[in-house]
Amino acid sequence: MVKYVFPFLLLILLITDSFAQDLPVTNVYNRLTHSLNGYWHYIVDPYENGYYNYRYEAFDQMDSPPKSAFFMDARQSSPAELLEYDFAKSDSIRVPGDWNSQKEKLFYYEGTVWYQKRFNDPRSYRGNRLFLYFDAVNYKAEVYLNGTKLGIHEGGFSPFQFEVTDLIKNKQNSLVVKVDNKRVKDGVPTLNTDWWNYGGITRDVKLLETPETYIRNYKIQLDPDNTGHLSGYIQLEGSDHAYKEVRIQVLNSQIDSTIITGSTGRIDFMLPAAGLRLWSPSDPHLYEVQISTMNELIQDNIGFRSIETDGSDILLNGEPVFLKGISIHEENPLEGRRAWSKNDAYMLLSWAKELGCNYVRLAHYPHNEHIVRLADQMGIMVWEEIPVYWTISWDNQQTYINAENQLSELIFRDMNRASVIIWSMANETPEKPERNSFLGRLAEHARTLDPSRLISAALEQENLPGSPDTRTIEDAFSEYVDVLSFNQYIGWYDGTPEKLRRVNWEIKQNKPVIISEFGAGAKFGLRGDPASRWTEDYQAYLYELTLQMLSEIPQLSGISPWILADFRSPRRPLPGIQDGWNRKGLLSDKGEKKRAYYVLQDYYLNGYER
Ligand code: GCB
Repeated sequence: MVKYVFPFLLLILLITDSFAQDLPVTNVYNRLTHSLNGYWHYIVDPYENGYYNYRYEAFDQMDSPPKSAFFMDARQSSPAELLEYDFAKSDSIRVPGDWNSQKEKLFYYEGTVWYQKRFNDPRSYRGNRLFLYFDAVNYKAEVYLNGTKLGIHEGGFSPFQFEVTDLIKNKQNSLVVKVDNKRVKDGVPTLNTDWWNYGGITRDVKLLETPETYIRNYKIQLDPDNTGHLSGYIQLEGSDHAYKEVRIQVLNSQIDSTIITGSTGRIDFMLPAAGLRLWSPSDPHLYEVQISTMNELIQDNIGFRSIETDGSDILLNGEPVFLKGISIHEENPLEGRRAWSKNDAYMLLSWAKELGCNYVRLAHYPHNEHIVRLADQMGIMVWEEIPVYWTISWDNQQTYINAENQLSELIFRDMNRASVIIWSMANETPEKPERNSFLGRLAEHARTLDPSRLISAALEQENLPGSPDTRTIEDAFSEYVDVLSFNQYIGWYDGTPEKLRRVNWEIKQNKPVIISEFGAGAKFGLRGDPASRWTEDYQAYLYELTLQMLSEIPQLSGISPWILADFRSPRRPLPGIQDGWNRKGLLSDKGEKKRAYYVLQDYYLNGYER
């Protein structure tokens, strides 16, 4: 892999540093946690009346906020007192879960909803530290504990945490979260997307309990340059983190080493690791890894494998691999809601397996941790992505910081997952200098945090000048990526399927090529001739011709057609056909298989491989 050094590397490091407080711990999944899932009270607040007074001054900027600020979670103290809200008497809603699918009146709602929950200090030992950990809140969360603001988090799909050790009371702690899913121009994503803007505390909420000095982050993997070794780092945090012994054991292997942290609590290591059983789709072997200090033991299930490119090949454990993929949105179509649970993840990945996939593209934002953990277990390689989608405010430094922070949170969460082989920076973004520099900085940041995975982005293709039927990739960002990926919709947005017979490709880059999207809309059960839009026959025909056309690309190393299942989108109103759903799924919103499903399944199970 080529390493790029950017003049603004220093700037990037500074930015990263300013977010370091909120970056999530590694492997919250297997730590001592206390769930705050369940029913929470909520108040819908479209005018943000609980946040601003009538002069539009924010209550949480005042020295002593009044009881009328919703985050004060106040109760009327005498019959004479005027108080116009009461969480205890308000309706409740399930966390995790989006609000749109839970409350009919909130189906189309975009704005502020306040969530409230009371809880007692759950710690098993009072000297321990406590962190409030959110797997995801869409889109902006402002979090208050016992009336004190813990902070703000922007970005709807990645985890964040706040330490609450010094604020926690024995009983009746008041946790209030202002959740705002209004789409904003300078946000990531921006105003315009092709998916449902599900609002709410959409994933698990936990209280994480740790010793005073604890294992904050770690990375352990096959060393990318020296596959006979494991390498990585361990970061302790706490008043006693310097020069401490940390033991790393990989059970059922020779690896059992004790190493000592430096003055900052960090230790980088390289351990001999010959003879490990490597992770792959045909043998998704996970080792039980234990990392321990005097007062803490963390267990994780980790697969070891290498991933790299060689010319136009993707090599998994040194062998060329073809990525038989499918794109997936984080949605349970059967219930028309955001997916968040282990069961949801199992359903989606089982569908992909049955289709013959060894790979999935988790579009267009980080999905929940369950699905990535399950992909590790089921032997499915994964492309992960951040919602730098279509147009973003490329010139806005805050927008960049936001995107980079979401990328860091994703990488910190998943850097030990063997299934994750690709970090994608963006989807279908317009080429211009500001965008190139934005994506270049992101790619550099991803490489700094994790040099061991492949970098890509779903780019766009274009005509070779003067040859309308010859397609190529000119995008300058193709210089930065390890894998050249692009979306193409010939036969759907670009002509009819017959055009697929004429188009040929001249791709000059000597890199592996992934077609990150192609597809066509079809309403399940609608049959007709292959030239009629919305029929299953049109979609199936387009798949047949597309697969033939793509087989002419010598560098082709994988595909992830658009998409596994129909998904909700407000951009899709056509009555009787779409009714608010993007119909490019191979499965309908009831899980029924369309004809194109079988075309792709046949290609994956019986078709050629390069
Ligand atoms: C695309 C986008 C995807 C859309 C899809 C479509 O190119 O990347 O988010 O949903 O096309 O169906 O138009």
